[in-house]
Amino acid sequence: MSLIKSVEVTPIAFRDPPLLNVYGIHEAWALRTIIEVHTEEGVYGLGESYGDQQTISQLKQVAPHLIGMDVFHLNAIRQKIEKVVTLPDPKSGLEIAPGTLGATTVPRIFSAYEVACLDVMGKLTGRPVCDLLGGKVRDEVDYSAYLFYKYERHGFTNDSWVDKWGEALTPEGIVAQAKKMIGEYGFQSIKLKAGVFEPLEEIKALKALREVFPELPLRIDPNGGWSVEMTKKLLPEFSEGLLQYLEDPAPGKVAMGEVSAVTDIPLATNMCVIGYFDVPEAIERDAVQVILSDHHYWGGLRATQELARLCKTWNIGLSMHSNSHLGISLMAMTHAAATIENLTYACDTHYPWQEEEVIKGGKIKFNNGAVVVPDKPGLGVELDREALAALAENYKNCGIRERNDVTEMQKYQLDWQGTVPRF
Ligand code: GKR
Ligand code: MG
Repeated sequence: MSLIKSVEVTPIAFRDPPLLNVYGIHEAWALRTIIEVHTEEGVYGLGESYGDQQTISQLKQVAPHLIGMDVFHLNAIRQKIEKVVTLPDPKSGLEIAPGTLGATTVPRIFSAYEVACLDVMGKLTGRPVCDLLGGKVRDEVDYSAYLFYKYERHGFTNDSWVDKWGEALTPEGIVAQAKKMIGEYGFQSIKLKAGVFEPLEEIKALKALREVFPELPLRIDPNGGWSVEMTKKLLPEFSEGLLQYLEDPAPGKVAMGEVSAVTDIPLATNMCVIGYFDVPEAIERDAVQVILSDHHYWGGLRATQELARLCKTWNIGLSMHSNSHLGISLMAMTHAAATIENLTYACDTHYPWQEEEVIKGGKIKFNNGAVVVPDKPGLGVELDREALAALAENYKNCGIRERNDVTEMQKYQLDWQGTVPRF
């Protein structure tokens, strides 16, 4: 038994480059929340989740109800959360970050605490989190180079911070970004965030990547930015195995089903299947052939394993989704992915886009695009309290309380709407 003595929920903000997507552009600061679960014997566990107001208030709302509960009793903790958390409108939240949608409330809030409790359990038992999940089936987890069109710098901030990646607004710019990212991290797969420019222009970038990196699998993700008609028109461009999978070309399960009916290219999603409640219709329509898991909103690391079983049963591929995040999330993703045999695609990660960290030792290292599964007790990372204080200060001062790529883009382009499908 190990009883929860206190819980800390700390919103943080860290620098985020001006990355473009179909909805608009990233703001200068990305928001997250760091969760600490402290037990009576003086051990603490870490979780990391979204930093929108809804998530923060839900995490805080359930915190007092967890005091006195046993960290090993994850099922009871989930039941407690389900009972006490206020359920908002299922559609509230942000489509581009589906984990923030009201529909994912219970799994999202439970996930943050599950990870922290697993971290404690690992520290108490001297075992890495992956061992608590049944043990690893691989020693390292592959991630992909997640490329974005981007401006060189934010146009509407008060300070002079500039990220190290430079501008990428053309196929040449994307190839240069890929070379730099792959040079630094060694990634063995590439994902291009699309929906920004005319599709054929983005496909030019994809083809340019193919020429420079003939061996590396490619994916493209316009976040539902193309209509069904447009997607169908584009399909011949992806012939000769150009794509490993096509991610959320058109918005919603109906549209994805219509595309899927006319192509053999596997369609992937992190937008139209965001919880178990979406699975029956997706299967009925044969709308997706790959689901991007994400423990942050699928209900934690064990729920990710359950999703994997479900995918295997239905012969659906499994990959992993990411939003802007730091090292606690990266370690949680790595432990989960290490235990899932059928997670055969390299996972997404935004990690290279972030310079800051909240864990001791700074940024986690990648070898050939992979993160080694740590064998230290728990997640294998410790909180850097000075860094946490600095990022919490950023949160207080940055003035952003909800991610909003649409209004940020309206600063650059007054008539910007950010509606999908865009093309
Ligand atoms: O950060 O702009 C972004 C991404 O588009 C992100 O919000 C998505 O949720 O990475 C995600 C995706 O794969 O759709
Ligand atoms: Mg996606």
